[in-house]
Amino acid sequence: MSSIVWRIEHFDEIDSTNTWLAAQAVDGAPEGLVVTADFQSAGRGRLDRQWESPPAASLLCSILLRPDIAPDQLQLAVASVALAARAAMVRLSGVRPALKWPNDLIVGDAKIAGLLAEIVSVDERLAIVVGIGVNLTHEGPDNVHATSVRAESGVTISAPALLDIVLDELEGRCELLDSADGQATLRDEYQRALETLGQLVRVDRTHDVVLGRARGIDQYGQLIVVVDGEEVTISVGDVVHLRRHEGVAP
Ligand code: BT5
Repeated sequence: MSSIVWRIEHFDEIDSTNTWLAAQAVDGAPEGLVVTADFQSAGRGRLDRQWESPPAASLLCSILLRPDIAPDQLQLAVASVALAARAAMVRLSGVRPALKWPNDLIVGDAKIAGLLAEIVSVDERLAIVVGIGVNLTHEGPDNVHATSVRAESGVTISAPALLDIVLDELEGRCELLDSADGQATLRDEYQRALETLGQLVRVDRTHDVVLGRARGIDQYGQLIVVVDGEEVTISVGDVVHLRRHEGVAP
């Protein structure tokens, strides 16, 4: 079992750390390459949305992983990064975010961090670029219900300090990815952290809206929602936890 050698590249300003790292992955960069930036001029969310942060107010980074797992299990690698980020926040600030499917980190119902995973495949060699933005002192764009580590804890942590602990937490989880038992352990940690499970949810998909109760996660990391007794499997969508937002009884 070999541990990952992390190598960190830093930019004061970049378009998007994910875009930069995906290009490096195409050129064959090794697992463990990490890029950080103080500011992104074109930070990206999922589905072509924007990720916004003023300079030096967030951890903005992307991590290159080349896990030796089946392509349909890659979501577990992404979940590992979310869990590592969560554990790092707990260690440095005491803030313990929950996960909202698939990989948002939330405190109450405010978003404190988001993840963007992109698969890069060259000559059947799979790589995954996992980008993460953690609001350290910035509380998100005006029209978004978001929060920051400082707002939640009063603690100001630096991006390099947080990254250091994220990578420390990620290392052991990447080792777990190597075995079936380890994967089961990770899946268990993911499900326990995932506040979405058991909740009444609204899932906004590109062409429709699904209302139901989130029952679980399938083996590919997709969300299973029960709607009128029938299971609907969600691969992409935006989840709203209804109990909190709209006062719906559980
Ligand atoms: C995400 O997308 O949450 C993924 C965010 C990933 C950002 C990192 S930063 C480093 C790396 N390089 C990149 O280019 N990206 C990654 P999504 O679930 O689609 O959420 C995007 C939505 O979150 C936006 O449409 C806004 O509503 C909201 N948002 C934007 N900036 C935010 C912020 N700083 N805090 C909280 N919410 C924000």
